[in-house]
Amino acid sequence: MENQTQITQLVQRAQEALQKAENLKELDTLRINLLGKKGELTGLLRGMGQLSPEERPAFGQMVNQAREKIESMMAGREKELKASELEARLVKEAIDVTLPTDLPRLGNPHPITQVLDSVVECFIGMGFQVVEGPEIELDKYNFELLNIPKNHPARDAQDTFYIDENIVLRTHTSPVQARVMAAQKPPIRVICPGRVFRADEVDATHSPVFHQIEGLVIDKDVTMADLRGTLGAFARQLYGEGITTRFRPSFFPFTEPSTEVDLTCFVCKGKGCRVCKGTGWIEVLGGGMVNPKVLSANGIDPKVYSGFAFGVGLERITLLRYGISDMRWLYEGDERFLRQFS
Ligand code: 2NL
Repeated sequence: MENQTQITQLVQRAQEALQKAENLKELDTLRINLLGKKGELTGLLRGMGQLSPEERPAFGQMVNQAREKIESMMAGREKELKASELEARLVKEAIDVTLPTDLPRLGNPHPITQVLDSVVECFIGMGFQVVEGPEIELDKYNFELLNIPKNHPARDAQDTFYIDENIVLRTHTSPVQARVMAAQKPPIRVICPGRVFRADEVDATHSPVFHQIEGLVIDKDVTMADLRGTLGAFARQLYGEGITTRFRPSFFPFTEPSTEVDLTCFVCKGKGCRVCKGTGWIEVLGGGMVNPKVLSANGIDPKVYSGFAFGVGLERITLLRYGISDMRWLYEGDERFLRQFS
């Protein structure tokens, strides 16, 4: 009877201990302590030697029943603990698939594109149309109609790549404007941005491929004062109040009179500094009144109409604006350089 009580108590304690076990590791420890080779149940079996031979079978049966009971309680508890551990992991390791991902790094327009956009925007604001044309151009449009006949010395400075005798890579965007004059009647107000080509060696300030914007205005009574006013507005809009223009006499075959146009140095505001080499001015544009010969050649009567034209190199004003020392950076495609203009 005493033996039976011992066994019943053991089963009872086992049940309580199993309920208290909080994880599988604790459950394993219990398994060893209760059912293991040196465990309590085995200990009871060992004590069987003290029983009389008649008592032994019944005792052995009771111990085995107790083992089965404990094993099944243990299996039940193990199932519970496994379930709750899985539940805890699922909560802890939950992934919210609806969270936004890291955004890919955005690129930015090329610095030349940014300068182009701001120049174009400025002239659109003054009522200009933007027109583009072919980069491979007829000699006629690139030279002849702009008063640069064959063997004219101006062809030297504008040597280019010849496809054949009559087809060239355009040396400026003026041919686009010649095409406009052929296609539409005055009043004409256009700017023509684009890629142009010259037979130049690459260095810090030259490239055989570069970009230009030219402007052309043709109407009745257009004068040099209109050119000054237009370029003055351009200077103020792009570089700020206080920036003015200075016109110096120059020569272009397609304009007469012709002028180099300087802008107040945007760094020192005219006081003189390294960027303007102490002069207070930076040469930025060329322009003039459209040569009457050019008007006539393009079918516009110079007795009725007059016009002005100008051209600006985009690379030059891009280098100036950002303080870039070498033009080649603009063409390298080096991300470390380009990223600085975002
Ligand atoms: C410069 C100077 C200039 C023009 C471009 C032009 C176009 C036509 C008629 C007359 Cl269709 N002129 N364009 C005129 C003067 C100067 O460019 O230094 N560009 C970078």
